[in-house]
Amino acid sequence: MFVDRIRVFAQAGNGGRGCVSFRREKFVPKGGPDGGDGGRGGDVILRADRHVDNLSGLFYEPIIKAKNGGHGMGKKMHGRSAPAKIVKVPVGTIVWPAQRAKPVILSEVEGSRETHPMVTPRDSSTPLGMTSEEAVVDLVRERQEFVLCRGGAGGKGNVHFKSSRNRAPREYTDGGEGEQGHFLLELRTIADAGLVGYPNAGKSTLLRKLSAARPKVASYPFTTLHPGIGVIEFGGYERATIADIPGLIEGAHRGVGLGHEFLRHITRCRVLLFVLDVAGSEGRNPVQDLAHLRREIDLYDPRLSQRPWFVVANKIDLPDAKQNSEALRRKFPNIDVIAISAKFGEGIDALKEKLAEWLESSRRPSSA
Ligand SMILES: Nc1nc2c(ncn2[C@@H]2O[C@H](COP(=O)(O)OP(=O)(O)OP(=O)(O)O)[C@@H](O)[C@H]2O)c(=O)[nH]1
Ligand SMILES: [Mg+2]
Repeated sequence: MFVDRIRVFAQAGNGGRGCVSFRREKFVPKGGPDGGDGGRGGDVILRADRHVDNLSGLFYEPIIKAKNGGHGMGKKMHGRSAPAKIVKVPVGTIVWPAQRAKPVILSEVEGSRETHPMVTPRDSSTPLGMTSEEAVVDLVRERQEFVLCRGGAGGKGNVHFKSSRNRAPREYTDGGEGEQGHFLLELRTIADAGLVGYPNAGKSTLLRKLSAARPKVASYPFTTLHPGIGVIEFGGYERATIADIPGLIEGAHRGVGLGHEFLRHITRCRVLLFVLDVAGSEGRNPVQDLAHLRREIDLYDPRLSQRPWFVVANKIDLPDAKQNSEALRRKFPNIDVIAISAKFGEGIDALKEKLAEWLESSRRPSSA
């Protein structure tokens, strides 16, 4: 199961109550107050972990509760502080206050007011792929931790209330309440490059060739149902991550096919690779395909279409592919078109080189 958006309720533990007790011991009459303090309630902590790839762990347990602190006891014994409840989430998880979980009005662009519950709430003021001020936190680094709800402090026992005038105090305090709240957790995959293309264009085949990732490949559309990530090794310790998302089709902004739902996972990519079937296998025209894909990206968010991109012309092992890629080059003279055959490995090295070069130059501060 793949879950990339989920509402959760989190509740930290309450602090334990302070204790009212008096020292009772043989030969020690009126031993005085000795009620200990309550323990702290447990915190609810989110921890980014690269071994977790989606939020499905929270699907069956959307209520995250930490334990309460123990109550104080006699003989000045403190109650036990409760351990923190640590929830591992994938790197790239953004936490929103839950009000934002409402479905959004779709396609203002087209004037239609239909709503689609699958679509991510999106706010044009939010920098694309970045954390807006409204987000509670954006967990972008491995092992980054965030205290989502803080546990309540322990109460005070009656030893704290003794004074010269009150030598047998019966006062104590209750523990503090743990924080609680509803949140929306949303995963936006973090990768250097993202693959965009029609179903069956060969995106997953390409990811398999470039990395050790093993996404399913098959000759029917929508083989890939959720995003996957692969790591490309360039030699010399250089590496990059690349995200494969489900195929996009015309009308995705209206929820056709798997819709725009998964484009969220490439919003943080620094470069987009448009993978085209240049053989036009299914009676399609690659030039038109590219135009449609660019339009869908633009309808999703104009800022995503301004991201650097280049074209991967796939399936050049098939007839007509070479002349179609020439047509593409003529049509988009300013865009790099790299011809490959993902299935047979032709052109893969050139593509890797191009990608390494691009990522290297974009890392340099001058071009950042
Ligand atoms: N001849 C040839 N076939 C290819 C090439 N690359 C991929 N294919 C075939 O195209 C079909 C679709 O490949 P996938 O990698 O599953 O395509 P995808 O883009 O991931 O498709 P979705 O996950 O459905 O969006 C498979 O049958 C592949 O074997 C290629 O370079 N040449
Ligand atoms: Mg696929």
